Amino acid sequence: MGPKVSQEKRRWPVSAQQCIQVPRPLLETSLLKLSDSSMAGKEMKNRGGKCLKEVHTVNEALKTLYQQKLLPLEKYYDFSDFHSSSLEDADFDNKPMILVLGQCSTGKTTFIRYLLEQEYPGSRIGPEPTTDSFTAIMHGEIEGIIHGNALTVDPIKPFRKLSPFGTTFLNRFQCVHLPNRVLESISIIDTPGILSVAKRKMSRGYDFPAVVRWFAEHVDRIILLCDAHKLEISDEFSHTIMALRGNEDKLRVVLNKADMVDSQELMRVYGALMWSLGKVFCTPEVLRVYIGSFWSSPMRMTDNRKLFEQEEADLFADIQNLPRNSALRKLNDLVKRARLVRAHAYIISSLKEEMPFVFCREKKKRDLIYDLPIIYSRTQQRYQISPGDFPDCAKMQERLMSHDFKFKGLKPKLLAGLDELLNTDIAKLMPLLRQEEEEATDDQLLVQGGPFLGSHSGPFIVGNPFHHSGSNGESDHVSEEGWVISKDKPKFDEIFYNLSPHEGKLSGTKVKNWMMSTRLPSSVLGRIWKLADVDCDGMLDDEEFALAGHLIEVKLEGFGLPRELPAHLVPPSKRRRKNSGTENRDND
Ligand SMILES: [Ca+2]
Repeated sequence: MGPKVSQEKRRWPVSAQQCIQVPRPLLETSLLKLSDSSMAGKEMKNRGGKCLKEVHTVNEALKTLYQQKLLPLEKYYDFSDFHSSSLEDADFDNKPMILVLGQCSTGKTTFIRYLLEQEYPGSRIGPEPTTDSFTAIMHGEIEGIIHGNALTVDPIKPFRKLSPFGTTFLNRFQCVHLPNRVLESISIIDTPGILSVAKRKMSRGYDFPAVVRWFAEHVDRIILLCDAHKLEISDEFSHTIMALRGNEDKLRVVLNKADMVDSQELMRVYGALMWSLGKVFCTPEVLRVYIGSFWSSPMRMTDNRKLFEQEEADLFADIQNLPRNSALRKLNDLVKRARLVRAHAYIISSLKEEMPFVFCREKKKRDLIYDLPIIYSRTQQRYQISPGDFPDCAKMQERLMSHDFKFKGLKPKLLAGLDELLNTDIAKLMPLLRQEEEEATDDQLLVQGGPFLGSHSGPFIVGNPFHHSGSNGESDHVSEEGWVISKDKPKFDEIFYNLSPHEGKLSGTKVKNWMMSTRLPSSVLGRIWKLADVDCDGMLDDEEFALAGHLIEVKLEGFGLPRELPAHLVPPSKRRRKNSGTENRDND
């Protein structure tokens, strides 16, 4: 017997043929198509529109849509038994999250330290699998650690649905709170290092790829770090990237430590990486791979310095924009989920249709599981659903084996609501989404603080050597007591005078050449310059130069840079000048 849903309500804006060709991750494109079709499908208007008019943010709207149109279907067809658990308010309300994945010693923890410019409590760095836990790094006024079991009962955190992964996993899961400007707008998930070939026999005691998949579905960005120096495609690495399937749009691959190999070797490694990614993802060319050296240690080989710096700037811009794109990401994920729910509903109701009421149920169940691929293609044709919306067949067969097959039949009313969500409700949110973006401030749209501060300044603006003329010769030597840099000043003075200062000052260009010799990335040097040029005249005098030298040493020792120059680091002569700063300005 056929379903009772009328053709009208089932209509999907993308024809079946198009669907086969359109790659699934390109949801933004399909969203555009949705808004086109909403014009054509006016007869479907206004049934769910009422609730949407009462909401004021995209987030609230998504929550309402989920609860009213998706959740009932998920419950009705046991969606959580097969795919993922139902969503809660915290899943919609949380800050954008970044999942950082990588083999051991690919520089995961160092990368996070680079983003935060500080260590997080409990992080350890080393070649051995030191980071053996999943750690959610989140903002908090006071530093602290919450352990896994406690996290699964906290309704404010989006981790409650992790409890089915078991105690072994929960013992390896924690949340770290710390006051950090970057964390005010994003959260970061650090993960255990993916095991290398040699360690593959080590068992984790929980389903690592499944946990990775859960996180991949819930985060905004997945950063997969690979080591250019020793790229190794282990079994667990393959399984992990397999688990990311369906979330390719969130994935950014970073080929880290690229400064440790020469250009020729780098090309070889890049090729090998693309080849192995290509085996897993059908469209590896849409994946963005960043090549670079994402840590603030000096570069080993500087041949590709410029490339690395551009890549770093690109990646940071991508991360910085996460808050801006967060609403769109949630919307995309909801669309993705809704399409899976719809496919699931049709599969389950097809199975129900085939099942006999009383006799030979076990045999029929086995037959149906065996025939699942045929049921898939029949359902796709019958309901005009894209094959890309369907869950992985093998996995579905596995889950069906352990199910009692007490399914429910087709419920046209519920499915009509879902179609409405996909066809019109989402499209109606687009103006609100644009409006929200226009009204938001930079602080809300962009990640602030840490390496996201205006880093390219002074002589380190790419391709813009600093030219600043005009100086007021005198450099007043005042008492230097209480300046921590005093003891190192003679060392820096020697370099300073060797660089032949003009009227007691060094120009940006001269200092730049010297600073570049430290091989620190330009973004870091740019910030050091900004901090060191206390009087902002585009030049460094001997004290400012010593300060720059001191900051470089601090950075090379692996510490973060201060956001603003702390009082004790301000050169003594500038302390006075700061007090009478306005007078000086007028004289200039
Ligand atoms: Ca200066």
